[in-house]
Amino acid sequence: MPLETPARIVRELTSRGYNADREAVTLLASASDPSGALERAVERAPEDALKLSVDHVRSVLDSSVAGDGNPSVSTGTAVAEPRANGGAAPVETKGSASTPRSPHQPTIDGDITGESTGTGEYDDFVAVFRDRFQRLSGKLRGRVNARPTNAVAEMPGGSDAAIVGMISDIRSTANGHWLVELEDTNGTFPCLVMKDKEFAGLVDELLLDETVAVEGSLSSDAGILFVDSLHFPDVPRTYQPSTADRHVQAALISDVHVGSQEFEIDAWQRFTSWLHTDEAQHVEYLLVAGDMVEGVGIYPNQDEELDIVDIFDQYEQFSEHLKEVPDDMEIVMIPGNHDAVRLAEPQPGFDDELREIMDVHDARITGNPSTVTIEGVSVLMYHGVSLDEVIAELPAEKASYDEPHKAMYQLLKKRHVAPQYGGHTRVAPEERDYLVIDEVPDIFHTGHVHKLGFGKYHNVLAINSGCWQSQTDFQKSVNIDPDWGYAPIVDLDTLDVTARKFV
Ligand code: D5M
Ligand code: FE
Ligand code: ZN
Repeated sequence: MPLETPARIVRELTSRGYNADREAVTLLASASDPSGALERAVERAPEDALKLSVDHVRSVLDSSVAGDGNPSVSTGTAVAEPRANGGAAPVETKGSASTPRSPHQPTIDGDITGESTGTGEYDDFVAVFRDRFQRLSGKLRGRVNARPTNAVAEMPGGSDAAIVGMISDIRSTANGHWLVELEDTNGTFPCLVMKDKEFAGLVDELLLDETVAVEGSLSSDAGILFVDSLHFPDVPRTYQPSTADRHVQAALISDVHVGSQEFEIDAWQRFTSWLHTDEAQHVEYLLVAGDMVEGVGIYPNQDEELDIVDIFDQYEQFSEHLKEVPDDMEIVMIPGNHDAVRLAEPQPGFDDELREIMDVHDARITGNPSTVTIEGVSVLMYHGVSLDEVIAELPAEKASYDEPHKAMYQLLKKRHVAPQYGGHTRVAPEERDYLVIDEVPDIFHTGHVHKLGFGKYHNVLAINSGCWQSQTDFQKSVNIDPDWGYAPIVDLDTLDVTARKFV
């Protein structure tokens, strides 16, 4: 059976106005004459059917094989277990449109969609930084005996002191030491990290605006703090992630870039076809971490590489490709920097017009970032624009395009998805800082850098999904070699990952 067949069958059925559940498609694909079987199944479908059920397809196939002694249906697929969320459901009728969602539907937290209050005024920036500082400093205060910067300035010279603050400046001194200025709501205070301290290597991990705690002793004039220890909000080393209590899997992808000349449609369709196979029967969730389409006017000269020039047409085409995914999978999507929403983060999850276009298989659309809980496992989904920044600022062994998950570890350690303000990552001021990682997620899912990488940080599974777009001219010019055509599949009961290749 050619691997493309299930996707072709789904496309054919959708073009005729039908949905089909996964087993029905598998059954059709494994028939000796799939297109004939599809014709017969459609012909004999109940008049008001919106969806071809497995029972219907089986009855069509059974009636056609009777007599020729050449069973066209593999028993393996015919006895496939009904999927938890209704794979073998009876034929749906129009009246069933209001059927409640499956018990396995994801829950979503931290979605900015419809909640944006920011006006872009100065006061909003003050508010969002205050909120960020309050929440992140709260994670550090229990660990050090910190005082406000203005109180530290009043302490006698030579005293031991601790400060929790946001980094407002980092400079190296003439002697190779580091001067780190910390800011809290009361002012700023200079802190000196001597180059021979065992933790001095951590200084090259620091980003402006991130929140840290330091302990040390004051100089004799109490004008500077000599740092003895440095603390990050971090994830506890002993963090115990939650796992699913049954064997169920999720496919974590991003950066589809439909509309680009480099969108790798064949790889994508090998992936969507595979989702219809028995091997993928436990893959019940599909998470898409942004850049669904290539967009327009994102980068200079991008239009020279567009296959579809109209943004709405790009989303229409993306939806067609989403229809190839089994309709009983739960889908959750967030936008990325190529998508048609505001660029500044947090990004809301699309307007009504685009939502309508992308309304395929009941897909859930939420903001960037959002925390999605599936089968009890929380997944922090974030597109990942700040990864460019982390990779640019940190030494290669701590963050690089070849090991994008290590850059993700830094975000977990800083408990913020976009710690540095004013660089690549645009931040929209809101009353609350939606970019703070308040609760430790079980899985952290990003994309954007078009490199596949995964690993565990203090037991949290970090996955940067690759992409479905081969190298663009720009990427060639800066030596970005994308990992396209891979789908990391996560076992939600063990948090093990298998990277499946569809190239
Ligand atoms: O980003 C894909 C990756 O390529 C990400 O690491 C940014 C980088 N990239 C791609 N095009 C550009 C331009 N023109 N300038 C800077 N960085 C770029 P994506 O969001 O998919 O384009
Ligand atoms: Fe992308
Ligand atoms: Zn991107």
